[in-house]
Amino acid sequence: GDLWEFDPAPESAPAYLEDRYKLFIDGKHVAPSSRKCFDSISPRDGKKLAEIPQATQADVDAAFAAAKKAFVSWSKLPGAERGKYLFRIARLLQDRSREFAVAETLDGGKPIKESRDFDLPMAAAHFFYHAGWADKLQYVAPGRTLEPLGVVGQVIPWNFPLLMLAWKIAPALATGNTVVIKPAETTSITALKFATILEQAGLPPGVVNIVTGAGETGAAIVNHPDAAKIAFTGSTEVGKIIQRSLAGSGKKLTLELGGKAANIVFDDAPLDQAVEGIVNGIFFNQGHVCCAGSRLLVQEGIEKELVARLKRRLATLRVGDPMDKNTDIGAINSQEQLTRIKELVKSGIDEGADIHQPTCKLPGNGFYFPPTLFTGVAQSHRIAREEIFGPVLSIMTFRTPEEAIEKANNTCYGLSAGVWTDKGSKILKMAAALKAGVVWANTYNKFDPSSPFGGYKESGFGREGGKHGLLDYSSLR
Ligand code: TXE
Repeated sequence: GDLWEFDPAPESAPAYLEDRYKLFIDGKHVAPSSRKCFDSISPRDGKKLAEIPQATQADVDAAFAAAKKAFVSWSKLPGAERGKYLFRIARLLQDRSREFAVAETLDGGKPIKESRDFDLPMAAAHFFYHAGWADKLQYVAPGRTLEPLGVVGQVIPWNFPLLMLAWKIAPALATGNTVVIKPAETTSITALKFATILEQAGLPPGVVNIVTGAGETGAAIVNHPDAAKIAFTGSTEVGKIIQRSLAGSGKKLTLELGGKAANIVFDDAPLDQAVEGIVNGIFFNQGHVCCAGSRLLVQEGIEKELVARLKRRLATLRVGDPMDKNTDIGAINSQEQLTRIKELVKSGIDEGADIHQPTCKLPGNGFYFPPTLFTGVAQSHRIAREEIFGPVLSIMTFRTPEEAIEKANNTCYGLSAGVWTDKGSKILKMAAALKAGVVWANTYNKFDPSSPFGGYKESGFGREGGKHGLLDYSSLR
């Protein structure tokens, strides 16, 4: 696609960052009322990058008050006018994409080639797509009128900080809502920088308010009486807490939670293509992906051949400094996540699966983990059931399509799945039987703003993207 020559220049990169950030409330950059900050650590080297404000209940209240006030005129603005702001935001993200890509990689650890070629273009695409909808809402549900809900509270995770922010903010604004959003505590920088894009776009004060902090700040948003809707992306554990705490509140809720996707390879699959899809499916963004293809189901006859090819491919992956544009697997987002991955990998070994890791030299500082394969995995193993959210693939086998379906669906999650085969009829059969919000065929990790994304079962409910996503930010009259 649209590649620009990229000089990683790590020395100059911090010029893109501030030492200490402020909250963004009612169009102003404000210090938190507590005057307290916490450190944002770069997983690349374990060093402090910047100070992030710790929002208090009073700050969250101020953000909701600003959003409530702004809703009065924002919701009445003609759709075409709202669309103009969204187009401006999209273009500004493109103009400043280098700066944001560097900040995203330094703060979150993902390879710069991914921030540059995926996160930034996709975030801009999400704003462009929703800008186009803002004046065409009458076509979403013909014969009905879409009404905005009011102030929406949004809480997002650390794996795609800016992209998840775009997924949340763009549809909310297109449909005429105003927003209070909180990024994850380990990756707040691009969200706070995004405030400067809103200023450049001339967005009216209070339409988007950005507060930072950990779980308590998220809970203050979720439980705020002025929130008409909560949109959450994060762990299934916290999703359950939120759903319980909102029971009976009348607030609309959408949850995008964990996953344990099956990537299913039949013996008639194009194997070279499948190997690339499997590698992308599990190692993209260090495996910090809710739809990661973390369970590989291989048809028995080709297991040996496919595993041998995967091992050869793993040895060629470059693990290390995410600011190096040749890096394939960057840094694990935080020390906590690294500990969680190590604990689950240990459980795989203890429960009797066979581990394979290529020999690779990891950087001495920072948080890193090598690409890992497990064979001999049983469905009862923790590594086959729990979301690892790291570069770890659990390989199992099947004989018939029916067995593949049964195994793939044998999980509490249902976000995504992959199918690799030469036969179109098999793809259709599998797609109909797999309990997953997205099923990719002979590809993996393909996204488009027009394509609704969301889960079955404990992966959550509600859809983001497409018409469905707009409906989740509206009430129908
Ligand atoms: O997630 P949390 P964590 C999974 C993944 C990972 C595990 C733990 O398996 O290993 O979850 O990650 C905010 N009320 N996923 O602990 O806590 C929090 O501040 C309201 C998968 O980091 O769910 C952050 O902004 N908000 C997932 C956001 O929730 C609360 C992506 C997500 O953090 C809150 C992330 C509360 N009580 C983790 N407690 C995916 N599938 O995409 C925390 N938060």
